[in-house]
Amino acid sequence: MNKYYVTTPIYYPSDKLHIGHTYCTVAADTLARYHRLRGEEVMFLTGTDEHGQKIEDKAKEAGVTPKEFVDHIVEGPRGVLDLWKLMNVSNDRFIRTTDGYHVESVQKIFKQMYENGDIYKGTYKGKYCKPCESFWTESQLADGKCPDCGREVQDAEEEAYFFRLSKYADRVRKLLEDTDFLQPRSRVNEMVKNFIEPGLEDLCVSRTSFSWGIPVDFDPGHVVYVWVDALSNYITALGYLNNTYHDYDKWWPADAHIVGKEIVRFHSIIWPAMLMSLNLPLPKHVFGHGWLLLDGGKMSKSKGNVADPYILAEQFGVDALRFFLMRTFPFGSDGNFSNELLIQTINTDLANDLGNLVSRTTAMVGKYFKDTLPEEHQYRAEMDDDLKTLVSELRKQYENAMDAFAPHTALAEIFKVIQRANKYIDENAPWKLSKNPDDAPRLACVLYNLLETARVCGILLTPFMPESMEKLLTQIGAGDGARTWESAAHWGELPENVTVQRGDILFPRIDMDAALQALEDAKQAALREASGIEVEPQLEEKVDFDTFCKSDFRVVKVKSCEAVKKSAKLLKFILDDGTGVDRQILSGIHAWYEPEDLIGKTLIAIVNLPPRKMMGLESNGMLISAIHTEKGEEALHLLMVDDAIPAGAKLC
Ligand code: ME8
Repeated sequence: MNKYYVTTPIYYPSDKLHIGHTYCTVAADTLARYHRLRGEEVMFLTGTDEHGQKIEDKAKEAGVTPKEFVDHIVEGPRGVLDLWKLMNVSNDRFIRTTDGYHVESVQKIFKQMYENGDIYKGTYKGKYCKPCESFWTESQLADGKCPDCGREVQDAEEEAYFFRLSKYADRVRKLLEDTDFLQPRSRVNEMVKNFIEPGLEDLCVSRTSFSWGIPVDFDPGHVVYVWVDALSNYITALGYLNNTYHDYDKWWPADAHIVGKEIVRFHSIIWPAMLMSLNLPLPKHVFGHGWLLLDGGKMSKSKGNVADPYILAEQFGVDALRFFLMRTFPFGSDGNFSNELLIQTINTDLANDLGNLVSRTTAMVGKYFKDTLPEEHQYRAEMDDDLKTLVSELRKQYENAMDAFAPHTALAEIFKVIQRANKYIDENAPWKLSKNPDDAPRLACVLYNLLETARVCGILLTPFMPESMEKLLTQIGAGDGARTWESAAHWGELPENVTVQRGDILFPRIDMDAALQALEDAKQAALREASGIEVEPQLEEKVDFDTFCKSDFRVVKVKSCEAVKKSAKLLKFILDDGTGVDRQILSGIHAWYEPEDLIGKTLIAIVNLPPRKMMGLESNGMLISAIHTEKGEEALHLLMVDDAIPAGAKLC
């Protein structure tokens, strides 16, 4: 049986994952599912890359240990594991670089490279990009900044271990230029021009300035450079130099590492060189995909423009989101993400083209044949051959595209066929055929051809939309034998007298305006939740207008303010309310304001409440504040208005 080992990058759990990360994992998942569909045995690995200074710093900021910090993002609610479960990601293994077996293996890997002379001790002088955790030489900087992310770099100098990357320059260059190891081909030119031609320098592979990493066991104080730690995951997760797993020999070398373009350098230069040093076989392919951009720029938490895959999946459905990601953006290129594009794609491809094909066809089988087609069909070569040929050739084209890491092309081929099938409905006008009982065999043939088309497309779409395609195949009456990879290459696998099972609409049409508004509301709710802010729910009970108008709200100016003796909460205000007579109001807000800070402020008070006594003092009215809770604590803000508004002005 053929085997296929595919990986995603392991994610930095420094922030929540966004739609860009989801893109990469869904692509790898689709590949894994495609190979399983073909009957191959698959190992699909993903995980998290949990060491490094950035995580140490973030944990400190949050007041927790680095392990507590990463545990929360990986295992906590709406964390990495939850997201992959929600997205129906079918990984066979999940590695965390803080797992004991990985730590043990990395220490052994480092030692092996030290003992074979490929790692040596020296002094590191250069530039370091903290967010990317990357070292750069002067010549590699772009306008003095990190060539990957464009941010400022820092001077760095410390005793460190170095990996003899330079020694492997020629072999790596040959690997890149003479084989199809790195794809798409355009990335080869980038790597050779930007990194190999300027001369590969030895790589600094240990740090002493922070401690959140895997210790170099023979030299305490040094921790292993995060990229050596992270890249090793692809073999430690199989049991290389540890006893937790035992299938290194079975799976290595990997068939494909799917990675984003900014980390192609690590996967296509450093990783092969490390493997050469360890004398291990090289992975067969590295594919560097493009970025999903938002408003033309990279998604980042700091820019506040992160698209939340949870919100999108909850609103539009997991399969629709998975499909959109693979259908819209050519896999090797950058693409602009937008909610509008997502909704349009769902409406055009899924609701209109695919959804309609299935619902119209099954509805017609229901209406004209009570769900079961008759055995007798009337084939008409000239009308049917075009569709039949397209469908029969589809699997081959799909396979070529999938094998060339072009899922978007595979989908384009499928949708050409779906569109052709919808045209075939109009050409054959089943509603006209249904009028004449003599046309029943022809009508049966037309509907059968449509069901067959939906069947083949449904099978080939399964890696992209596993749950919905299972429903589709059930609705069109495909038994187990008519759902296989094998059967997708053959026309006529459904029985002539197939019975459909009409069901729910697979992909409901989305109302653009309502969906955009709902997304905005969900985003605001998520922001409030993340910030720990809660506000009281609005009152259901209505107040009639006349009653409301009886409340007299006025602008007031604070003439004096002092704390009430023996009260922890109360402040006593003397206010100018525009009448020429001072007004005294007591307010329990000392927890939030010091009296001297409020003198001279312009506030809002309701002035026609009956007088009330507190701590022996009379209060004539109430100052208006806004309240909410933040991280469980009540917060209060006095309503302050423009000082230009005169005392006594009435609110209406
Ligand atoms: O790089 N569009 O982790 P990471 C497309 N820990 N892909 C994107 C993206 C976007 N907007 N944003 C991020 C790391 N990605 C390392 C990997 S592997 C040994 C170590 C992709 O969490 C990005 O390109 O920063 C990368 O492939 C993946 O998400 C993980 O990024």
